[in-house]
Formats: sequence, structure tokens, C-alpha cells
Amino acid sequence: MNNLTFMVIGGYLGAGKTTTMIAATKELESRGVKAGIIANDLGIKDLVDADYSQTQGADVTPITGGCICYQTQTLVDTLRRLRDVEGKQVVISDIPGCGIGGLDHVYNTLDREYTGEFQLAPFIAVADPERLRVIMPEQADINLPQEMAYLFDAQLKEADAIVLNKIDLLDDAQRAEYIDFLGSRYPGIPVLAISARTGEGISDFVDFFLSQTSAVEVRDIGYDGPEHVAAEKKMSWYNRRFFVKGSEPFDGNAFVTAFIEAVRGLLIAAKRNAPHLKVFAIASGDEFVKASLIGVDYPIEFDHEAVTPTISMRVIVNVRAACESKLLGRIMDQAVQESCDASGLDYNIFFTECFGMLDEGLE
Ligand SMILES: Nc1nc2c(ncn2[C@@H]2O[C@H](COP(=O)(O)OP(=O)(O)OP(=O)(O)O)[C@@H](O)[C@H]2O)c(=O)[nH]1
Ligand SMILES: [Mg+2]
Repeated sequence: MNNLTFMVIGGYLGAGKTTTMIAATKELESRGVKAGIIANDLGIKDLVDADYSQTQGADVTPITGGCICYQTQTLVDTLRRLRDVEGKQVVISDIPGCGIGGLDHVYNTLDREYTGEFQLAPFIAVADPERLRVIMPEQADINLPQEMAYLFDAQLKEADAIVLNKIDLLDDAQRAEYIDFLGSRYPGIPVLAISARTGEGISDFVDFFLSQTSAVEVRDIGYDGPEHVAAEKKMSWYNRRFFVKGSEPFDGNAFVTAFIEAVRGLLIAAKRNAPHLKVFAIASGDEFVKASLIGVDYPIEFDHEAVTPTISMRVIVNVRAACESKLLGRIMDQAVQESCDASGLDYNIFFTECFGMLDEGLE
């Protein structure tokens, strides 16, 4: 039984994995191919990507807790259900944005333990041109710990194909420069260029992965080596859900902006950064706000804004930070307090989890 194509998409935080999965499944559905998304993230619940993808019409199954690299049985059960009960023909999953080793832990494991059951499409790394500048000859300093360069490189090195995303932000000369760089640094790995936001290149990307299978190679990328451990030590994960209420209707977009700006200010003051901060806030009716910040030096990106004022909002925030978990926890508490005070809102915190990638069992 080999009638389900499965593809894993990796790539650094904020590169556009979720946006790419949404765009690719939309394209597949428009071709009459039944497609689903597995949204994989670290944390127990209240994860922005799964909720947001659902609003985009995608059929999303979250796999939470840890990386699918370490949840093979859950992954296989999910794939079988999507295939056998929901009739999916293609399923795309991401892995968390600081993750490496998916080729080995997911593809090699499926190939070894469930040989032939799933057709494995090329293992993809999505690359953000802005982060690539760190490993390009200019060796740009983008205000992230230098240990992150190892992750940028390892994610691309283990891919069957690299997808250069956000090309809507590049002119023709820049596109050529990035594609040349990737081609020469990672010889033998095909490079595709897309804009998951505008849809440019998505049809070619879908043609590509439907027509290719992964070679399921074993590649040495230094998994669990000193550089990998050093990079993971720098990262913390934070998921919170809180409820805000006004005494009169307020502008939900303005509140989300005030909240993110409060986090930004506190991170800058602490000389820390957050490679991806995501907010999904549900207002009254069908209204919602989705915003992303891919680092303290960049503008807030609104993927969706509320149109009418609201009296209350359920706010989900996920932060993936280059910051110690204790400090991040304090920063987030302060940011909620400051932004609610400034906006004249009451708040109630329902759920928080905050952990350093190596907080347990470290040294
Ligand atoms: N300009 C532009 N922005 C994009 C594109 N693709 C994604 N983005 C934006 O980049 C930000 C991050 O995109 P996501 O799809 O959430 O990134 P991700 O890789 O899933 O991030 P993590 O889940 O944190 O690892 C969002 O604000 C997106 O709207 C693109 O093609 N062009
Ligand atoms: Mg994502």
C-alpha cells in the first residue's frame, strides 16, 4: 500500500515553513489532490501555527509535545488515519524551526521500520534570504547568537532540496546571487525559489515534489555534536494563552502591536532576541489577528488583521527566543502587564509553558 506521499519541511524559525505548507496544500487541492498538513511544534498546547493554518482552509492535524523525530508511532498513526479515514493523498509536515536531523530521524526511520508504506517526497529545507546572509560570504551580523550559523548550515546540508522563500523581497540580481550561493555551497542539492506569500513558484515546487522521491541518504551533519548542543543551549520556547477584556470595544490590532512592541523593547534592553514570535488572537465573531516578528530588528508582519473593534480577545503567543528561559518568562510577564495597562485592559492568564531546549539534564 503506497498511496500516500509524505513530505517533511524543515528550515529555521520564521523561514516560512507554515506559509509554504499552506500554499502547497492549496495548490494540491486546486489540482484535485487531497492534501493535509501536520503542524509539529514543541509544547503541549496553544500553538499558533495549527490554529492559523486552520483559518486558511487547510486540513491540519497538530502533533504537539515534541518533534516528530521522536514520535514515530504517533506520526505513523496520524499518517495512517489521514490516508485511510480521510483519504489524503499527500501529507506535509514541518519540524520545529531549530530542528535538525529530520532526514535521519523521520525518513530513515520510516524507510527502515515501515518500508514502502509511505512514498517519501524530497526532504525540504526552506531558507529565508535574510538569515542566509549569515552564512554567505558577507557573514552578516543579524543580531542572533553566532551559534545559530551551525543550524542554518546543517538544515540546508541535510535537505534533498532547498527552497529559497520570500523571493518577493528580492530583485532579479539578488535572486540570482542567492541561488548561485546555494548551488555552490550545497552541490548536488536542487534549489527552487518561491514566494509562499504571493504564490510565485509554488506550482513548480508542487510539480517537483510530486515527481521526485527522497534518496533517504544518511548524512553526517554533526547531530548532537558540540556545535549542535551549543546552538540548542541558546534557545528557549514559550507558549502562553491569556484573555484580555476592555470596559469598551478596543482595536485588537493595536493591542497586538502594543504587546509585541513591549516584548521587543524588553528583549532589546536585555540584549536578547526572538527569531520568531507569533501571536494568534481571537476576537469576537469570526475576527482574528495573526502577527509575526522574526527578530527584534524587523517590523511586525500582520498575516491577518481584525476589521472591527472587540470587547475581548483570547491571545495565544508563541515565542522562540535566543534567551534564557527564566529571563524570557519574566520578560513575557512584564510585556503582558505593560501592554494591558497601556491599553486599559484587564487580563487573565490561562496557560504558560516556558523551557530552555536543554534546561533539563544540562551539565
Ligand atoms: N515577504 C514574505 N513573507 C513571508 C513569506 N513566507 C512567509 N512569510 C512571512 O514570514 C513570517 C514567518 O512565516 P512562517 O510561515 O510562520 O514561518 P515558519 O518557518 O513556519 O516559522 P516557525 O514555525 O517559527 O519555525 C510570517 O510573517 C509570514 O507571513 C514570503 O514568501 N514572503
Ligand atoms: Mg511554523
